[in-house]
Amino acid sequence: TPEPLQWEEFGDSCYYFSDTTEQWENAKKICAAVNSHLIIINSNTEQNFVVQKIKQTSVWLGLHDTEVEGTWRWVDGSLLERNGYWKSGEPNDAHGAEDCAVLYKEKNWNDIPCDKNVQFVCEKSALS
Ligand code: 2F8
Ligand code: CA
Repeated sequence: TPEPLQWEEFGDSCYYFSDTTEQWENAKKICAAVNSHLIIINSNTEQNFVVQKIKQTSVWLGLHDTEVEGTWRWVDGSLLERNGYWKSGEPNDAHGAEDCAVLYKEKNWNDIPCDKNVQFVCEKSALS
């Protein structure tokens, strides 16, 4: 029998920090399979919480511009508002091949190729 996932509560959400690395689409599917979604960062407070739990160097965000280059959307379909927390010079769509976003331990974001293998964080409501 599989172990239940270890969810951590913060604010109104629960978070699962993966040990495995996955390509972005697969990470997205894994979160959906456990009634959650890749993390959507709504505040500096939330980002700081996630950052201090990062096990390696970075985690996938639920943020991509796979539909329209340069238009960054969260996995709930909402547009990225404000400027986000991009690292200086990012997002740069390096080699025309960077459509998925990561959060680094340094508390900033970068766009990288979606087929990279990266740890990820799933988020779900703590209330429902
Ligand atoms: O210089 C910024 C640039 O650094 C790397 O490419 C050399 C990053 N690539 C990966 O992490 C895969 C780029 O995303 C980043 O823009
Ligand atoms: Ca980049």
